[in-house]
Amino acid sequence: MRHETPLTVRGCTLHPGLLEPAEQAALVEAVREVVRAAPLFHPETRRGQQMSVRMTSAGSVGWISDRRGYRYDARHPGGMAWPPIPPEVLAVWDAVAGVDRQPDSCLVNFYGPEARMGMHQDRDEADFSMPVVSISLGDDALFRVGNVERGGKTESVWLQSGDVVVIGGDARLAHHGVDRIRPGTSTLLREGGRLNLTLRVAL
Ligand SMILES: O=C(O)CCC(=O)C(=O)O
Ligand SMILES: [Mn+2]
Repeated sequence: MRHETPLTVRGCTLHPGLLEPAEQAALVEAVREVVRAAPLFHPETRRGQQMSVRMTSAGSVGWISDRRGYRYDARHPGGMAWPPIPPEVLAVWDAVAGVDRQPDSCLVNFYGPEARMGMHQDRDEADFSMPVVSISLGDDALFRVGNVERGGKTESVWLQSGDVVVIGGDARLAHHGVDRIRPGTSTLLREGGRLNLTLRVAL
């Protein structure tokens, strides 16, 4: 890992280019194995709208959304347990999280060319003193961060493959989202698109 001076984006810590190309490729291989055990699915909202990202998880619990609402669940919608969080992924947490616990959940988001994620808070976890660590792989993404309260000023940054963001401290409950990705900006994923891994202490 290449530790350059981190940047602050409305209280979130951005580690630009933390992951070297070989480390990014190893993470992609590890994610491919997760996806083989627990295939990506299109989550639905409670109102029956399909989210544009596809998701899966690793860890003892995974985040799912369906007609019953959203929650952490011990099982994939297909009924199987989630695979363990790969050690390469845990190493990224250890490098930047700055806490003495390890995550019990790794959400895998896959963004195709049209996918986005609306502004939201990560607030389904039990302990907000634990940060969220977010790893970007593949195409660039326009990441927007606002405030703990809804509305108000926001700041946007283009996240590139290998960047890692820590959402913690006073920014732990800040609203954030992904406005769009820029297709074709990375060759890391053979078929293009963007993978985002978010590590959390959920329980
Ligand atoms: O894709 C990203 O960079 C952010 C993902 C996110 O906010 C989430 O999964 O809660
Ligand atoms: Mn989030």
